[in-house]
Amino acid sequence: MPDSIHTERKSFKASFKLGVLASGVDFMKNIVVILPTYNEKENIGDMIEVLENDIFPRINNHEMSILVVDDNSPDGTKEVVKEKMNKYKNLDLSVGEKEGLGKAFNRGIDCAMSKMNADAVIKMDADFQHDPKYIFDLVKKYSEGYKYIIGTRFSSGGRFPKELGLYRRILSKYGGLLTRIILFSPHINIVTDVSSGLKLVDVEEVLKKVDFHSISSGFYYTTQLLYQAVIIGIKVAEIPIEFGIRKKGKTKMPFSNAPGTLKAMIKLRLNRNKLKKRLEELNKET
Ligand SMILES: Nc1nc2c(ncn2[C@@H]2O[C@H](COP(=O)(O)OP(=O)(O)OP(=O)(O)O)[C@@H](O)[C@H]2O)c(=O)[nH]1
Ligand SMILES: [Mg+2]
Repeated sequence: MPDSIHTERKSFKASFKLGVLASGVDFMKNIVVILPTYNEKENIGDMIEVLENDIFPRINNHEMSILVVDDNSPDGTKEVVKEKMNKYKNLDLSVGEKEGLGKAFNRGIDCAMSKMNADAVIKMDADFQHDPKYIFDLVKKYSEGYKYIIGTRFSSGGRFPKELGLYRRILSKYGGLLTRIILFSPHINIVTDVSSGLKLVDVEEVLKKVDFHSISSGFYYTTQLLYQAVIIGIKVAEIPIEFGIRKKGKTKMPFSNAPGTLKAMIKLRLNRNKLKKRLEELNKET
């Protein structure tokens, strides 16, 4: 995008924000797109370009930025990001040790809240399995007032690709159904996709009120965060997404330990009252 257009857009946003503040209703938000990466050198540069040039310019009522959360990928992912940071001022990078996807997301939330003044975070994969166009739908729902929005692969309009194989499909769909029964019954339809990696979460109403540091390192961190949000009374919204296949590079998904995950879900449900009490205490203190 030419610099002049970029400046114009910025000044429009600044005056929009001032106007909104003057009217006493602040609905222009800082939304940080968190992209966790491990060996995504082949995807991350393209993803940043698509977000900056095709997606963000079409969102005029919010301030959009990107945070790449890299775990010191040996393939040099962070070098690609650093180079892009010279070009885009709304792009940031957090580098840390590899402790799993859940911990990387935690680090991203911490950084987005403390350093980037985020009002909301969007968690998205960096490998194009989540089409960046869904950011429009997430942001639209956010503007409608929802505080936790999930990209669902399993409701009408959603899709789980055949290419990922039957085992993974069964695991996601029916493992997800079992999780919903364990965690949310009898209200299992409050959410249709508990393990989706695409979501928007509000900082003030959700992240500051849950104990996200306690969620574990693995891929089911997303279910744990959702469970805490539901416990504090957050109404979850969903947008249908067609989940794709990764554009380039290799999967980092660990071999699934289905019995272990099932056990963890049952433990979560059995400790519901304890967790509820802890979250109530937490919110009394703040
Ligand atoms: N920082 C960080 N990012 C990770 C880690 N594990 C996975 N990721 C990133 O999280 C996203 C999801 O991981 P994927 O490997 O794509 O997992 P998946 O989508 O279930 O598997 P595929 O369908 O094979 O792509 C990608 O952007 C990864 O680079 C990790 O330990 N640390
Ligand atoms: Mg992927």
